[in-house]
Amino acid sequence: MKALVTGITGQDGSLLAEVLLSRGYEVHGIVRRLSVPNIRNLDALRGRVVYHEGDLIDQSSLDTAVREVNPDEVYNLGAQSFVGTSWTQPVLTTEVTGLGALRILESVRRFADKARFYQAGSSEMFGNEPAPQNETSRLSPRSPYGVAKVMAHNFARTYRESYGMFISNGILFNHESERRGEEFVTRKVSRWAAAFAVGRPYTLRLGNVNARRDWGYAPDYVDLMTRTLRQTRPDDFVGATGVTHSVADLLQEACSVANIHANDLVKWYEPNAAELQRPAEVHELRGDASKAKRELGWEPTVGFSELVRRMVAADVARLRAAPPLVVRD
Ligand code: NDP
Ligand code: GDR
Repeated sequence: MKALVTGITGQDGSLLAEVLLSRGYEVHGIVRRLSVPNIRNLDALRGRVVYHEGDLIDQSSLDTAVREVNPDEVYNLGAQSFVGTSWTQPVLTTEVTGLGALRILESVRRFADKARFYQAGSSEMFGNEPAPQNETSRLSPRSPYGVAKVMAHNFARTYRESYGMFISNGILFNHESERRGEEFVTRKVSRWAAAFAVGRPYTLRLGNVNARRDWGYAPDYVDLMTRTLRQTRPDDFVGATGVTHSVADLLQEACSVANIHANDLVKWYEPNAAELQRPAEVHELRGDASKAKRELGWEPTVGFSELVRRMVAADVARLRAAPPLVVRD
């Protein structure tokens, strides 16, 4: 079996590459040309993944990759995935996250229409629809990123219905890991807690600490992606733990892992920083993954406390091994 993965250098893409290789797949990834190469997440797989230079903004590079590989499965994980940036770069976000999905769908329709296609959709598409959100909840996005993901989701569904292609949408709630990008709130907090634990404290500034998210462990969600494409017919599935926590809960959990006390917080923590507030916030996400449980036998295996513990532990290990960290708000 041959798989083609966009977004292979990211958190989910690199985890997916590992899983597919372990199952005997030939794994191909589309990677952007960058001035400073960014394949750190794939270091351990050196020589085992075939890279194709390409960009979700560039149709011809996608066409070439799809024709060269002639994949059995395509996972479209590439995106401008940071919600905050989608307000400062809305057009780029729409180009990559929204139209990018259409471009790769078009390449697959024209050159590999028997391939099974996975589109990585997001709980951000629900906006402030009441929790718990599931496959039947209204899509009501509140960020340019959410709008772009709805566009991608709808194109995927439309291509499935128009051309009879095997295209499935995931609707994934927040999932994190030791590889999470550093600007996402879980990793921002885990790095800060780890720095404290190794005796190199700095001030943590956060935005809206009342926002609530359904945080799971990324390897579980990658497992869900592969189960979704193994079905006999294409369909859309929510992936979520069903449990929600606030950003303040996240901070508290990380403090307990790293032994940070209330009097330390007074000195080293600043909540509700004005410039970290989003122009429009999604207040509470809590997913209902009963369809995935029922039809795919999928269950998340790692809960919130264990997730935070793993992320802080990984950052402690990195800091002990590494030069000084660069802090970004
Ligand atoms: P990451 O931000 O870690 O990875 C994004 C990937 O997209 C990177 O490989 C990045 O490449 C690539 N990419 C960015 N721009 C382009 C472009 N113009 N052309 C081609 N590739 C590009 O995201 P995650 O791994 O966390 O998420 C994977 C997918 O799942 C994304 O689509 C995300 O929106 C979606 N998702 C994620 C959730 C989560 O909680 N993690 C939840 C719901 C959906 P580079 O390394 O070059 O920047
Ligand atoms: P999210 O993740 O926007 O849900 O998107 P993020 O970790 O960025 O934010 C989660 C919540 O925390 C609040 N918050 C902060 N967020 C960041 N990044 N930095 C802060 O300092 C901070 N303070 C408070 C945010 O306002 C928000 O409410 C992630 C991405 O992976 C998307 O690609 C994916 O689709 C969704 O999850 C589901």
